[in-house]
Amino acid sequence: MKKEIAGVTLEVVQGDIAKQEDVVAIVNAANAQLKTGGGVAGAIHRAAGPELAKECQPLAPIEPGEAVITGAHNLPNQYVIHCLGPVYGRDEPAVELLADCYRNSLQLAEEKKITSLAFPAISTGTFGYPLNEATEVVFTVISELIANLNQLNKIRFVLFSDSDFETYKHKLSTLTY
Ligand code: AR6
Repeated sequence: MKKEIAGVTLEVVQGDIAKQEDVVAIVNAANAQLKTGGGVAGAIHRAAGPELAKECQPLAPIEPGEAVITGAHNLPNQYVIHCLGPVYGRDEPAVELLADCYRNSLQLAEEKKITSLAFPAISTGTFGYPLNEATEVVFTVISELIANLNQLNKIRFVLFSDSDFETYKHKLSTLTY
């Protein structure tokens, strides 16, 4: 589903973050070392090929909430923005650190004049952040910043499971701005 707010199209889709051909950049739910891993990081590194890990190496380690940008190598995009989300129950304040992932990604995208960006649900897999709570954080940040985005005209949220997809769709449909 889609919704346009302040000239920016917000989209919620179900699928694989590594197969978003029509966006300029994708966001990785990375680990601190910016290496391949499970979930999103595994899918992105597998599709990008080993040159991505090589480009990442000098940028690591990163802190929770931080974001860095690289090329996308064999992925169908131009850039990958790598974010380290908080581990739920360990990295505090969790809400702020998760919000920082989204804020810092949007800022990097603006700096690079990126017009379209796809996010996974950062921290909600291995890192254990409850999807409902994470969804609140995501849409709060988007509401705060959307009017200040000058380059981005499309932000897509890519959800893997049926229930995560339904949660995001519901949140977007009820988003008031
Ligand atoms: N496309 C879109 N979403 C996906 C995909 C995919 N290909 N695969 C999983 N998801 P996670 P985190 C969903 O674990 O919690 C890694 O091993 C998944 O269902 O990828 O930030 C890294 O190396 C979940 O809802 O990221 C780190 O060590 C969401 O994406 C650590 O896990 C995020 O799950 C990062 O953990």
